[in-house]
Amino acid sequence: PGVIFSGIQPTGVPHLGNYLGALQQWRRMQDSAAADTKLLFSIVDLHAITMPRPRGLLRQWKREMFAALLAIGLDPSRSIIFYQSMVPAHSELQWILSCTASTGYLNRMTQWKSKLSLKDNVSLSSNEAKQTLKHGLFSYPILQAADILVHRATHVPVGEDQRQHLEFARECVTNFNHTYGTSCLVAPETILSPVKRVMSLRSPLQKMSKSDADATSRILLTDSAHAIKNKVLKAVTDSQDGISYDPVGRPGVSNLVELASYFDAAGRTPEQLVEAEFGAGVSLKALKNRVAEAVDAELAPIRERYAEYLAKGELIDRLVEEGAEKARESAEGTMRLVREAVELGA
Ligand code: AQP
Repeated sequence: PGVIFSGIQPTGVPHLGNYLGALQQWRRMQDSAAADTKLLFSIVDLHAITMPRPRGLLRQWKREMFAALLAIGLDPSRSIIFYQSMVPAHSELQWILSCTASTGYLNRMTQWKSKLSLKDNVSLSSNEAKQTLKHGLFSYPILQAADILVHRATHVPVGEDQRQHLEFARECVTNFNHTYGTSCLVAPETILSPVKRVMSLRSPLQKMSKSDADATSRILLTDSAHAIKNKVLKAVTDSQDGISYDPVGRPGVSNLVELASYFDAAGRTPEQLVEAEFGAGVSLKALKNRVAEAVDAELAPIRERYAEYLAKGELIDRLVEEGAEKARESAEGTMRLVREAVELGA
């Protein structure tokens, strides 16, 4: 029996990139998993505090994320949905793992550099890093490893940008098991989403992101048909005529073609779609209209369910408690073995 684990930061309402790159796959895995597969999906609030954010919003963002996960089709009677901070074993295991994790390895990770807008070749000892890097952001991958390992997950569905962190989690397993002469931690397999990266509608060389200052760069799961249309019609493209698929030379247009392909009922690749439907004479505006309609058709039922769930405050309160209880039980089984191996506790 397998264990599937994944997480998302409560840093705002999820966007189309989160949906296509992660959430849609979570739902599909839930719906197709064997009956004895355990599924856990965490709203990782401890990760969300690694970056500065406006105060007073975290609780609201967590509830919104919970409602969004229900709205996209996660079923709390099948999947354990929980707030990370309500399961203290995640932090406990993080500390234990940090005692055998390599700083050199963390130094090579790219996420802390991109979050601080530093170049990929910047190192921990640079002046820029010394001035801006907080320890929590630097050790983010250790907490992520703990999230996964504390439930002895066998499969972790994530977007391409998280591949490095999964390799690091496997390294944590090797270090821990070797140091303590145990096999109690399990190396997880990465399940890469078939959707690579959905790019920002304003700067198509960057991924669509919750924390981009420009709200028109992303489509939220809660956007109205009107808002979706506006954002897609204003998406940055280029000055060439016609439509072609060339992610390097024409990133903006190619991002739209990819979106059209993700929602294509016939499942055609971007290349096939351009060949079959976007030949000479088809305008960029026609492509944009098609994308806006397809996105709205997918998101309309989700945003309706989202509003319904968000209005049911008591239901969410109850599901939050139940999810945390189940996740604590799941984590505790592993922690007993870990404490025993490390000689912690009584
Ligand atoms: N643009 C994207 N395209 C495809 N997949 C994406 N993911 C994020 N952005 C894209 C996937 O969403 C999952 C959850 O991500 P996260 O909330 O943990 O944080 P993130 O990857 O840092 O996403 P954001 O939206 O950019 O949030 P902020 O701005 O808060 O950092 C992951 O599986 C990720 O691959």
